Amino acid sequence: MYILASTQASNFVADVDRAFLFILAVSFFFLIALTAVMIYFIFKYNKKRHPKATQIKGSNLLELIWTIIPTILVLIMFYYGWAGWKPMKTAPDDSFEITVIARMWNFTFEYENGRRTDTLFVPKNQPVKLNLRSMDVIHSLYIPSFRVKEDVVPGSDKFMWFTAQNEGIYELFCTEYCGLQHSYMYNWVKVMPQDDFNNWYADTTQQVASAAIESPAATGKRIMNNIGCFACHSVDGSKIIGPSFKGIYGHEVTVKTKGEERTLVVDDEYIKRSIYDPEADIVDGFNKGLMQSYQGQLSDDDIANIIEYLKTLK
Ligand code: HEC
Ligand SMILES: [Cu+2]
Repeated sequence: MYILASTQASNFVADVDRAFLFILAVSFFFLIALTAVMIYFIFKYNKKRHPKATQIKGSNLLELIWTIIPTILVLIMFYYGWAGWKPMKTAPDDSFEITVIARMWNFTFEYENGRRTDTLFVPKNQPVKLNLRSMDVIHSLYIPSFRVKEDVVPGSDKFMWFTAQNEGIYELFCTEYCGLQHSYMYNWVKVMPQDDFNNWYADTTQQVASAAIESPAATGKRIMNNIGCFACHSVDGSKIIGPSFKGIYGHEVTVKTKGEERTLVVDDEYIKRSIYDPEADIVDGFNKGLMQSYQGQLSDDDIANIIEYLKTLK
């Protein structure tokens, strides 16, 4: 029965696969049986063998059989589906909680101690609850190996939970078409033994340490990589969704502010405003409404680092 579930990556694999395989088996059975009967009838009742059509009267027995059997089959499908789905709707109280922030076009995972990553790190054999937040449009978080998937809807508090049962790295992606770079919303879940996970989690010095070793510009670049700025902005002069960052700092830019065109020089303040309030100045030749505000996601320090990085892009 469990061909697909040979590796039970999460606690939901067995139940979901049972429902899936049952439906698949029933579908195959009827596909083959009906095709066989159809072919048989083509031979048996063709014009040569059976020149005169016969009139068939109703049969109560047949009516009963083809009502009762499908009803039972459908009820079994419903039961398996329900039994697999119901437990997904209540996360255990001792779940480890992580906030997922989805935006065009990346996922960010935020831990209670402030760690923020683009790969989802989770401990093995511990229920994990993901609180799903969207900053813009509807996304959907899907981890196929865990058999979990849930829409991420702006303004709505959805969640998903699972217990990862095997160490390893699994795919994770957005499965609700959410715009041009939808396919960029692709990343990994890393399942670690509890001890390794605790070490990783407790190691908040890692960020601080690397930030101290790294130059501010390198930190800025890493932040922008993690949070997905480069999905829309290139550094080589090519135009993607937004303007390229090449040579941006200190150069003149023409923007529309409240509908009025004006020219200004790109400085710290302009960059900060572009990140916190992208609608304030719309760069000439680009559309508004694509870049969302990073207010609350990027601190002033983060932005200072980003500015240092942008300065290096001559
Ligand atoms: C979804 C695509 C998208 C993402 C992601 C995005 N931006 Fe933008 N950005 C745009 C667009 C489109 C514009 C031009 C329209 C405007 O000015 O709002 C823009 C404009 C800007 C500008 C002004 C550029 C100029 O030439 O004057 C800056 C600075 C900027 N973005 C920084 C960032 C940073 C930093 C990030 C990551 C934290 C980011 N953007 C993420 C789409 C995006
Ligand atoms: Cu998406």
